[in-house]
Amino acid sequence: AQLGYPQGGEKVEKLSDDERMEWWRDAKFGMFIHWGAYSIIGGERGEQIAGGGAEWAMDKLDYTIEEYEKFPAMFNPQLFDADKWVSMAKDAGMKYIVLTSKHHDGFALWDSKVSDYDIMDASPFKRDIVKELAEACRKQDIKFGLYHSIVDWHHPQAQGNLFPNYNAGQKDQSVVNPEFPKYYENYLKPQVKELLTNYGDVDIVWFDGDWIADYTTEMGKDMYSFIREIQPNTIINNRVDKGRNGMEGMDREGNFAGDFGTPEQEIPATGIDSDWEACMTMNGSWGYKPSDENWKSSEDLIEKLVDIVSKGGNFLLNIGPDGYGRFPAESIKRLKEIGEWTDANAEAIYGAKASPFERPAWGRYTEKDGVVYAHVFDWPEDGKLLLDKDIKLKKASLLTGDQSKIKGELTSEGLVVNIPEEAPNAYVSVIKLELLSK
Ligand code: FUL
Repeated sequence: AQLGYPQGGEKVEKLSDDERMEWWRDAKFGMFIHWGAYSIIGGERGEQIAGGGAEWAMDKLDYTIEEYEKFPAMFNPQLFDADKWVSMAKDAGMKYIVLTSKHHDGFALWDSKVSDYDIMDASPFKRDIVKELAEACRKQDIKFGLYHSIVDWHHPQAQGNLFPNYNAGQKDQSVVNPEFPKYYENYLKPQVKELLTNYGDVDIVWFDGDWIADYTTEMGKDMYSFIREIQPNTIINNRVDKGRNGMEGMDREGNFAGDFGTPEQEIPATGIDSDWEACMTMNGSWGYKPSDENWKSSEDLIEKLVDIVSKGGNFLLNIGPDGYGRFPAESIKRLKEIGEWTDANAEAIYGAKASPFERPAWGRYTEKDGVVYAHVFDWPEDGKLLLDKDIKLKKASLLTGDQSKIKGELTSEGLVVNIPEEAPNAYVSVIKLELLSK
């Protein structure tokens, strides 16, 4: 694999927006990784962070900068194995990975020349994590993206005037640091440039921290074109714009909002005519937090994936590795179970689009190339699955299980397909419905 983005005269073909977004629209499922110096604390300081993510430890547990700097100094994750992480993502059916290059705590997981607050200078690990993961992704043919925070609690010009003792809501968030534009020009942009020039293609740039009062839409627009200048075909989330973390992506007329929307910890009730990606945790925290045992079940996560795909979105599911570099056992278990499901039902997920048919009581529809996929969450006890009244059926078969053909039947209620008594899959079973061409 070749590292280093083509520089100095090498022309990169600039794709149209639809071409540029194509792989992402088909990919549907990616892995978010929140990892950094906070991962060794696990959200704890004598007591656990009450609510919220453990990646907010510096702020929520009121560590001073001096105190918090001891964590990078202890961050030495000897069990980190980029190839292993990537293969776990792939086996789960994920098509891309988004790693936190820098979270709000400001600690950089790559070899930054802009700052000494990075993995090479401020920690004993001295391995470029971004590089190792980028190379592993390329080797295993999966897309590679980076999360990057605009807020920086370690940088005196970019703390948002909220730190120390932020304690949400108690401080005036409208206070602006007059020095912030310097941070923007001399620190944030140069660091982003390093990430976009030293690690080959960065397929997604996922900003966060856009809520900070000092950040402006003008900076967002500048950042967006700055990035596309260096890597014309990358994809950038809507939080590159100030104060934007909802559904809106680039299709909104005339309104700048990056390339895709980022609903967080929620799945919108309906899809919209714009690109979006729901990001979500498996327990309640983005960063490693062993005290949080509120894990979503694999069934729940699979149903969420299907729900999102049925509404035209992508699913970015988070892992919070520990301070040694291991995925939590609970996460590994879920990744495996999800992987078995995505493997068996790939046809109904990847490249699938939102279905125009009304959401059925028993589950969800997805659609691809004139074929409708019925994802059955609640398997009917009488073995009769009632289909949408507008479905003109040519042939029905089980996608999950033995692929056998199943019979349709017109009843007083409408068209039903006669399915086996037992659901072929314990979580979600899929029935393939080939339609009569219009
Ligand atoms: C939020 C951040 O504050 C969280 O820590 C997390 O990174 C999430 C994805 O975005 O806004």
